[in-house]
Amino acid sequence: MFEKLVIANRGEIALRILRACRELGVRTVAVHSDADRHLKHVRLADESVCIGPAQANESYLSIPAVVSAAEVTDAVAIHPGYGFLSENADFAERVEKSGFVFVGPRPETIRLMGDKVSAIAAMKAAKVPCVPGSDGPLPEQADENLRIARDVGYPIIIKAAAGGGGRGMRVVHGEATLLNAISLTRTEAKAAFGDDTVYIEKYLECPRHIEIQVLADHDGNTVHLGERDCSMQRRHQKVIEEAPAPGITRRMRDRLGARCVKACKDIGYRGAGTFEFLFQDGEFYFIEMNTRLQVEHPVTEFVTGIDLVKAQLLVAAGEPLPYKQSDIEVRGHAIECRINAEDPESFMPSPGTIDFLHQPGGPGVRVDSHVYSGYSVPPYYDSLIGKLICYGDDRAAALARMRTALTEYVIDGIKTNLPLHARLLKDAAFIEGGVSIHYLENRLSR
Ligand code: MV4
Repeated sequence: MFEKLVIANRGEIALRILRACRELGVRTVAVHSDADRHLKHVRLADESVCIGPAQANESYLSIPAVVSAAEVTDAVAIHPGYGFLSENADFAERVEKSGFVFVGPRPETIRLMGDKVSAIAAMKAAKVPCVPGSDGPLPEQADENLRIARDVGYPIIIKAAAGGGGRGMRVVHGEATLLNAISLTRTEAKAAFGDDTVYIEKYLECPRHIEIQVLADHDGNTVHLGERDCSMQRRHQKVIEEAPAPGITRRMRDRLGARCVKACKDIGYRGAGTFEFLFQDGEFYFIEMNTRLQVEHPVTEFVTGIDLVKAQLLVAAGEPLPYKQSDIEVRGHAIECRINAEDPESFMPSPGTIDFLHQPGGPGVRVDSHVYSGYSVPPYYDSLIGKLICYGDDRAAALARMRTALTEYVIDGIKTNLPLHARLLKDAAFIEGGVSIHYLENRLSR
């Protein structure tokens, strides 16, 4: 196992990585911005290095700053967490060229999946079900594009190849607006990503968002850890996630999971990864692959009993996966509520000092959070201050535990979305299970 590892992130995930390192006997280096001197994991790490000012561009997003921190501390590996540099292929490449281990897939894999057109082509070749569409970048010619869209059938969605996670997309309902929409999306994509490549998919009007977790080692041993349902979202920010997804049978899971495992083998995937699907009318459609650890990984950990961060570190260190597919079982049900420092009505960020904190507990209750009484939530980063994850033998038991845990949770001094979660946990459609990606926004506008 690694002697020493740099945690190239902040907040709850930096603490989560630190805890996994401790269990494996890996020494830790916390890198932090000027605004993050008082983070809990900075205090707990074996060493810490300030890598720049509060603005993420000059600290957590600075490749030279992070790599230098690994150099001066004589670290062996770098864990990028999620967000920031976690899916930056140039970063992964620089890390490896500087002689460190990047905890994640090979840079080429990150690049392949970062370009959504090449990602979809790779998945289609591996027989992963994809959304009907242009099967590649749109050409320049107007008549060609009109024909492609007509063949796919309206409504269609135009997406930027360099986009993802909801950035650079436009829905088109008919021929009259197609060409203008293509040129607008191209212009926006060029400005945002420096790449104006766009493609078309059939627009699915009311899907659920279901994703499959995979794990692969250096020898190609690959397993899937079942699915998560992440449909409860607002403006592409997930609010509640759960595993397994309501109504998804073991047969559906095993079938789709096996397709994902085969795709991983085909592309030589290693590390933890997530296949994102839309699910509508009983069918799954691949949209994107995430080549990092995800915020919502704890629900999968609860139902499979596997520590995903420890597994990431093991396979990055060249160890074989200690389990095969037949060892993996999805048992019980887990739900995660993302706790944000924000106004529960307006969703405006609410940074400031937490002057009183009481976290819930009890059997099947997990709190992944870096905050403490007296901690000041800085205004510079995203507003996630913790995750409350509850497990139960079945979904009803997990929901009941979550309701209890939410009533115990006290965070004073700042606004949080705890009241929103309390309302959603009593919502009839959510309790029923299987709401679409549009449910929360529609409910909030009522
Ligand atoms: C779609 C779609 C409907 N049809 N693609 C948004 C984020 C990015 N990952 C892909 N997204 C979507 N792609 C087709 N062909 C609807 C969305 C979408 C969405 C997807 C997942 C979770 C939340 C979403 C919210 C709005 C739109």
